[in-house]
Amino acid sequence: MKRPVKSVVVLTGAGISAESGIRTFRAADGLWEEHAIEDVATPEGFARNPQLVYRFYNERRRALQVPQVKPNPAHLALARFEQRWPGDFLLVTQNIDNLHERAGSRRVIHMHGELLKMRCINTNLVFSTREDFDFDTECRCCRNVGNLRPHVVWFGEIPFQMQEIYQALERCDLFVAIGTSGNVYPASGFYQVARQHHAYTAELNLERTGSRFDEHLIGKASAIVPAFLDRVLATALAGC
Ligand code: BV8
Repeated sequence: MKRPVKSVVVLTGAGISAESGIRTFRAADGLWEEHAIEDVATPEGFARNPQLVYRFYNERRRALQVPQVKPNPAHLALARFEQRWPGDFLLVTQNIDNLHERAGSRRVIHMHGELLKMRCINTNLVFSTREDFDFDTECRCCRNVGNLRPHVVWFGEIPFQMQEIYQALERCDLFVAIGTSGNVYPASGFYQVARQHHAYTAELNLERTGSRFDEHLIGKASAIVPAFLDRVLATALAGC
């Protein structure tokens, strides 16, 4: 670590939820293997074939809610760290699942939205949902059909709460990326913003990605995240 750590930003990607049974994107059996990104995760794909996109998200929403899908030790370690950390802490996730919240994390920014929410394209009002929905589902605001879309950020759309994220990145002393391939911008550039502001950066991932962090820890998130966070906390409490 370059200096005493007071402010921490953690970015998570699909890899942190893999051991909970949620499919990642670029693995051999990944989500993008069955669908082209442009068909299921762009506004143009939604306009072209809304039923395919509704079905893609309805299937993932159902898969998220089966009993065997639950937070794993990496999610739980992050929630515990947030409770015990004496300084500033922000968890930014690219994931649209709710496993961080179910693990007990309280301050979570879902920069790419949430699977268990839908949005009216007419009023921009957001509603929680655990059910399937599609073109024929009436929105609760306009009482019309055809207005509802998944409350997720598609390619070509602007991620949520970017100003708050960049402010936290510019202030942090430690930036940690967990379970992300670093393929999607702007999340893939966060570690560089942190480095430019002299933060120490660490990548915890199953494999080394092309990004240049100060530290690379290779392993499964549930195995390496708890010990890493314990080390960060012990170092800070020892006043190093
Ligand atoms: C934007 C929600 C402007 C939907 C998602 C050309 C070049 C560069 C960039 C672009 C370009 N053309 C266009 C762009 C921009 C584009 C982009 O990056 N495209 C890519 C394809 C090149 N980005 C956008 O359009 C973004 N918007 O740029 O707006 C802007 C910018 C800044 C400020 C204002 C405006 C919007 C992108 C959002 C897209 N929506 N998700 C949905 O989920 O369906 S992206 C989706 O894919 C995820 O959210 C996530 O972000 C991404 C997948 O990445 P990962 O999470 O990393 O998952 P992946 O499978 O790739 O990797 C998993 C990793 O975990 C692996 O490394 C693996 O080894 C590891 N792992 C696996 N198991 C474990 C593990 N690690 C630990 N333990 C394990 N057990």
